Amino acid sequence: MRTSLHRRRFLGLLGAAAGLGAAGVLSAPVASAAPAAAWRSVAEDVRKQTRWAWRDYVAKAFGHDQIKPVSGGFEEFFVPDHPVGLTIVEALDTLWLLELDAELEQGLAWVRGHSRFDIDAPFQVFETNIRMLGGLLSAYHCTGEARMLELAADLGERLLPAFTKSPSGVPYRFVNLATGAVSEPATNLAETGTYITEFGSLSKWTGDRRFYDAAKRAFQVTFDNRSPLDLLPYAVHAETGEWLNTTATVGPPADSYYEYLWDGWRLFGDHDLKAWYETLVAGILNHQSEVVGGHLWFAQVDAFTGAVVNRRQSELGSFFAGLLAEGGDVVEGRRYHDSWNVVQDRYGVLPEGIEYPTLAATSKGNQLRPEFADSAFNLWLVTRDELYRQRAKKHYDEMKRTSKVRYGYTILDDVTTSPPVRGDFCPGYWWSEQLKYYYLIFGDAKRFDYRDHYLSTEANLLKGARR
Ligand code: DMJ
Repeated sequence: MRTSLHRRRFLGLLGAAAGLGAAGVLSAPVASAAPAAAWRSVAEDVRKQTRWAWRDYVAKAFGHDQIKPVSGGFEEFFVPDHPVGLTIVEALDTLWLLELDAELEQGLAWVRGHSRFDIDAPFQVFETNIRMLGGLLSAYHCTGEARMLELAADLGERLLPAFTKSPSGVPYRFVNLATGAVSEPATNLAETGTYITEFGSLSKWTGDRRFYDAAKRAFQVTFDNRSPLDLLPYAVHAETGEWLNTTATVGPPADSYYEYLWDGWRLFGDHDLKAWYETLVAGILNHQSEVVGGHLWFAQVDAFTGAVVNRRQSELGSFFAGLLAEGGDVVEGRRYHDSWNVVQDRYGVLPEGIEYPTLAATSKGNQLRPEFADSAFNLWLVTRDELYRQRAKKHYDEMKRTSKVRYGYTILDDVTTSPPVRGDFCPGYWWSEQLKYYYLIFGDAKRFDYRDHYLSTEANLLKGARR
């Protein structure tokens, strides 16, 4: 854990404002534990919901990227008319962990028979990596099926020009999977630095270092350009590596950049990544954190002056609570999750965006988001405090109450009305993220190593499968 002067000052401020003891330890009592059998029955319910939603996906949209669960239609995610079976690939390791083996075999059979990536169209490198490459790699890790790794290696090779064609090493946003043509050099931190765990696993499992090296170089370029406050603006130009703005945020489009610095250290023991994470998170704690009404939030600030740009917070930023705890900043992680829990208590389902001084919703929908459950899971793993299971249970109950429709689970267009206004779309990440977090936090999954594992930003299991 870091002990910089700035950080100690921060803890003092936080302790005074939030009723923490001198050691920075929460004084609130740990919530009492529900019997293990009660949690196991919730996990069993998660399994039932998954099987039910999968059957409808197979009946109505099998092979298409995403189901429209209200109408029973479907839509593609990357390129119109070019389905890549996104939902299937996202679901594979979830089905394996939940021991839904017949459904898993259906999914694997589709991938074996249909997956090919010589598609003459631009694909978004970031999304293809976290969803498709990560999905195939986790399927390989869980099942041991060599074909999954072959497909992953083919896809990784097709993504690589986004890095190798960039003069700076910061990847272009899009690459044509068939031709290797690159496009859209104006990019951002998340799309620059969310590769190391998928590319690194590919390097590890194929013996080809090029993937790991490409992912690390993109980190290096941006880290070396950090501001004197140890902050990073979120917009960057791939060809020059220069910043395109001055605003720092822990939310999108920066979020998983920080996550993957820590994760790269955790998965591969790379000390550079750990040092970079610690430097940047110290900068964030020193210059972006503030306590408003007793709650910890992270302002968007000018990376060079520290001046507050705005006090908006994206729901996606709630993942940061879990990351802080994983990285050793447990007190801050818990406080930040407490802040988001106030939002959950107010709205039931978190709105996409809020203004944190008032908690007013600035973006009223919810794209069936996993981040609050993600950080509850990570905080529970770190602290084993039942509080996080209870918060995850509320997240699960609210999702069932508001998003369950005829053929699965849907996004919400407005969470501030009663009942909420529903959309008609189930994102691929729902299959990889929420279902897995819920099952793992409520159950005692026998195929998951609770002590030594790694789940990616898309919750793809790249370490810790117990076969
Ligand atoms: C997922 O694709 C990943 O969690 C990503 O890191 C951020 N956004 C979505 C879920 O909201």
